[in-house]
Amino acid sequence: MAMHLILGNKRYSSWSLRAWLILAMNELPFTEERIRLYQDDYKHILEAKSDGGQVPVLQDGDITVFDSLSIAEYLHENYSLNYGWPEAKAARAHARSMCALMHSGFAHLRRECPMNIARLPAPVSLSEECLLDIKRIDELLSKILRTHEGPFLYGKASIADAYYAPVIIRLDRYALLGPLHSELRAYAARILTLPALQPWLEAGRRETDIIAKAER
Ligand SMILES: N[C@@H](CCC(=O)N[C@@H](CS)C(=O)NCC(=O)O)C(=O)O
Repeated sequence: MAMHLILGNKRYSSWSLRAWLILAMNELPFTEERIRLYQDDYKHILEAKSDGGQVPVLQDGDITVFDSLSIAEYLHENYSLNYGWPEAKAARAHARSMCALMHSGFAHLRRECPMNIARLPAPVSLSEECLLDIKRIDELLSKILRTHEGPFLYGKASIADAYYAPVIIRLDRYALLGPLHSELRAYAARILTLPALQPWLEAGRRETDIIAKAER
């Protein structure tokens, strides 16, 4: 039986995108169910489907995994992924650290630049704290790209690329890439044109539900 992924709106749900992209990049068969976030009784629907009460949720037979990072670990542990965690021990440890950093950090960027696939690229005013988040992302990702010589963060595509794809989309949609390191800009172009990502971007652009708090 194919796995089943419960997602939020493709236009806005960055955590859903991470789980979806790991599955898509690895060409694992799965069915999708989209929950219209912040509409009607979406919370009741989500609470019934997951102890976490949030998307994404992965159902694999009678196993339910919630939270994007747990889903990444579950997939890596249970499926032989072509694009899972990096193979080399040090790179794998670093990739896991970077994903944990994303998962628990960069709060200012996440708050001030919500992912919005349908947004036309344009700048907004940002706090000093948000600019520091962007600086750290620029420095870290550029250094990783230099160390592993691309084309993806740790050489070959991995879970870390799926994890940072929504960040790249934010940097693009808020017209923030221009002053960043050339390695990061080249990487951003690769991510934004990644074949596995295109169906998500197309679906996100087509969605018409508006979540006011995610629009800037
Ligand atoms: N840390 C969680 C975050 C999940 C999350 O914040 N999901 C959002 C959508 S992107 C959500 O479900 N929002 C609806 C809600 O919290 O009621 C993960 O990695 O999965």
